[in-house]
Amino acid sequence: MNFGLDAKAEAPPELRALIWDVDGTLAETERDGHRVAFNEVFAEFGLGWHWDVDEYGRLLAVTGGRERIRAYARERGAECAPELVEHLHRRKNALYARIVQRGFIELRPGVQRLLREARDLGLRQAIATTTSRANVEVLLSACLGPEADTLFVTKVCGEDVRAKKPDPEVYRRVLSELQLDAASCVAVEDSEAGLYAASAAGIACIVTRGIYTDRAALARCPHRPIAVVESLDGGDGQSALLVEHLQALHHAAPLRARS
Ligand code: XBP
Ligand code: MG
Repeated sequence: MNFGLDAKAEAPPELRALIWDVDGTLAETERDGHRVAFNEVFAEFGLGWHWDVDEYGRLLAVTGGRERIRAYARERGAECAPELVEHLHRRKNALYARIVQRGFIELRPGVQRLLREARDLGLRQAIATTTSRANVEVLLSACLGPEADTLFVTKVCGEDVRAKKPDPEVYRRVLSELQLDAASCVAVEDSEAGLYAASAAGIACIVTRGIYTDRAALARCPHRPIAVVESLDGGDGQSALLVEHLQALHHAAPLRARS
């Protein structure tokens, strides 16, 4: 038996990339962005629907805006033809873009700092999101301006996959575009669906808890995050998350989380 070789095979790989979720992770886009835009469009179309803050939290269990409209209509026994869903969703995204461009949404604390630190230390960074490329671009341009182009090497969005989170497809696509193994990456997510998607792709995941993070759903998730933080800038007795912490967490991530 060659102990040396076995030890080498077991050695955790170096952290090479950081993969970011968008909604709820980069920014609290849901409550004051998407939700508000959905309600505006429901009013415009005279549907008599309104998603309050708590109701929207419940509805987030369905990932994808179109899918969420469809599920809600079904729940109410309402007719909602596919063309109407398309119209509502397209208009919602136009209204969302306006909200973001007017500066109502900011990056969450610590996001810009960690993005810059990771870039400056040579980590590659990517986006893995359920939302559309247009929504991602509008958010990045409003919150980061041209610097966004220096931060992300690839973005895989809702329209690029057949199955949205919790399906791991979006993460698998990111890995293939980065040409990296799952074991060389860490994902940053805010939801159970995101944690599941990253983990099912074999990627160790950090959860940054936000307004809509469902603690009970996280606890029920069959996959465990390598860390849960209140914010990337610390708080609640935690210190700010630095790349060196990510490297240590990644290094200590259980081998079974890596495939
Ligand atoms: C969150 C989602 C999205 C947004 C709305 O995506 O589930 O559906 O709520 O965006 P993530 P769309 O956390 O993966 O970024 O209306 O474009 O789907
Ligand atoms: Mg999210």
